[in-house]
Amino acid sequence: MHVHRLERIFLGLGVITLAAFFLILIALQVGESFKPPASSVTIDPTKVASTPPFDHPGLRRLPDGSYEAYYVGQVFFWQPSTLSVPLGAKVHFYVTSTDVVHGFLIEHTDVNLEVMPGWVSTATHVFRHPGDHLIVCDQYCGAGHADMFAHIVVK
Ligand SMILES: [Cu+2]
Repeated sequence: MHVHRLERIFLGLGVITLAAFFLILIALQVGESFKPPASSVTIDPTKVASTPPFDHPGLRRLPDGSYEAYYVGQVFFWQPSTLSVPLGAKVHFYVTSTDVVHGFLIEHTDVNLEVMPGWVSTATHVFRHPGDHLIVCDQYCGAGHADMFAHIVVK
């Protein structure tokens, strides 16, 4: 069977492209930066407001100098709505929902969590640049979804 030279080139490019995508997927899965927001920590979504530390959402400094940030999402807002973070701070985020599935996306970072009622989603980020980071809900959660945002001010 004769295969035209251009067909062989196109087939070769297809195989090379597939191999490259496969290798990139493996590299991202093995690397530190692309882990699914897996969490084994559960919480009763009906008792979030009375369950420490989510009863007082916000920022806490740890003895090693890093921070923990506790966020609660519910239709249609995040608590806290504004958080001030020192420049260079390493922040461990713990996010949960009291009602429906929300998305916790911090703009210009790699933090993007699916937030499900009954579960605590976690991520860590180091804020290396000053400025205002918008937190948006990127999972449609109802009529007020577009108004569901918060801010992290790094200074
Ligand atoms: Cu939403």
